[in-house]
Amino acid sequence: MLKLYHAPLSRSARVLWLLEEMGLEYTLETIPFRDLLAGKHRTPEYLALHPLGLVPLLEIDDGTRLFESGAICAWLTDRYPERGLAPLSSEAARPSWQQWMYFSAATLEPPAWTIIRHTRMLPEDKRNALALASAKRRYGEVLAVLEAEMADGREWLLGEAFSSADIMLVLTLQWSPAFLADFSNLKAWCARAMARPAYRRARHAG
Ligand SMILES: N[C@@H](CCC(=O)N[C@@H](CS)C(=O)NCC(=O)O)C(=O)O
Repeated sequence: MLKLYHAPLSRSARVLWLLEEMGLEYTLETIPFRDLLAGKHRTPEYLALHPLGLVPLLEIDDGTRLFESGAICAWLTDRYPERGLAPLSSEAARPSWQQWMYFSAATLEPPAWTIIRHTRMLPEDKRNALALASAKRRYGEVLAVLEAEMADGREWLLGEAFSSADIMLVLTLQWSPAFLADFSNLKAWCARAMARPAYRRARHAG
């Protein structure tokens, strides 16, 4: 049985949504968001499971542990190919799927996270206007790339098939929904994705 260490409103929501989309059996160890922010989960027991004390963490049936939300989502979709949440390695859409999975973690997330840190997370005296301005500029560029990608009216990022890449990107876009105001394709795509029953089940589960 898969076991997910999860906190609501955190990056582990990506894995939870994916587990629901895939219809896999799992157990959930939920850390309340307040406790995560306060660092209460950083017990010696948890640090022995995850050396940085972060969520998500997935324990796999054979005792293997995996962290990094993108890696967990990629592993799950490849481990259960029959669930259809990523193109098979033989399919034409596979390179795109891989591109967007990495794009999510390496290109979309850094400016999105910098914006959150310098507007909400850091104490006011630690916020840096220059870092914020530069992240906002970069985030705008990255959103424009995604907006153009979705401009042909496709339903999902890879076309007709919903994939784990949709989950990775859509949930990151939700960190600062106000930035989507001028990007109608992105807003419509996020709304479609979040109307999926699996998204609602995941919200309800944790
Ligand atoms: N790159 C990692 C980042 C994981 C991460 O930073 N998780 C945050 C929640 S979104 C966390 O566990 N923070 C708790 C802490 O820093 O103690 C991933 O995508 O899984």
